[in-house]
Amino acid sequence: MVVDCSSLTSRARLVAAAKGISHDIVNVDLNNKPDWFFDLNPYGEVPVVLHKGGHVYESLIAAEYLEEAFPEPKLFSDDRMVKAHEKIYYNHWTKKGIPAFYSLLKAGYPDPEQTKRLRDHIGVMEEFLAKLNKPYFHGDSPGFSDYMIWPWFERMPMLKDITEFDLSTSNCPLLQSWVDRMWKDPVVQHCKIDAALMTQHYALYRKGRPDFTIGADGSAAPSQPAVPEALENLDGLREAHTRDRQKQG
Ligand SMILES: N[C@@H](CCC(=O)N[C@@H](CS)C(=O)NCC(=O)O)C(=O)O
Repeated sequence: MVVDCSSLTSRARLVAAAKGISHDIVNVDLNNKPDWFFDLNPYGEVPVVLHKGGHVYESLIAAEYLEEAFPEPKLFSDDRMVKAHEKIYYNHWTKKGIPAFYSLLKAGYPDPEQTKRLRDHIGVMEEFLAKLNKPYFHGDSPGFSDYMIWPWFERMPMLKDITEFDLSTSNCPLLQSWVDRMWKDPVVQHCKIDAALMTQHYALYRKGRPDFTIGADGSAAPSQPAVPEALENLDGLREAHTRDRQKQG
């Protein structure tokens, strides 16, 4: 099971789809986090993967868990050096690219400083692809690193709607070709979120909190039906020592 929110494509969902893992999705309204959610992740963040009576949070750790627990098809290369480089690529995007992405989004207009910051980190991703000389960060086909980086590139049209940031004018032809190829990937197609709903979701980002319930009726990602009942009904998943937290208020 993947605990997630309806309006975003998560790394965990992409890996689960790539491996054909049969799973349920429970969407959480992150503006009104249920008590049980903190039993699963003390940070109160999605995604969380539930498997074999345990749960794993932090998107990279959860995705790595799925890669190891469901070895086929392998998304990482067997070659240790290739694998290490894939980690370098998505580590850079995670440490530098994602914060730059959200800083610009938070500005909510074409802020020159934040635009340059994001462009610089996109430039680093472009250089990675240039040195690699392969169509994907994984190599000749999409793999683990591609799915770790993709969710923010799926969000680029939304970023353009809100801040006018245009990837196609960012002088990154290799990355632009990667994006075009990724859009054709069946896994990406399966997980994709309706672009207009995503913009609707993030339009409130600057003012405080995005609307995390958008698309919870299945309209955002119709190919990935979410579990309708609240996880609160699944009491067995709660940790015994926190089971009374709600009652105590
Ligand atoms: N480092 C975390 C970050 C996850 C994260 O920020 N998730 C957002 C989804 S938009 C979230 O759950 N936000 C809830 C909140 O900030 O209250 C990860 O990689 O899993």
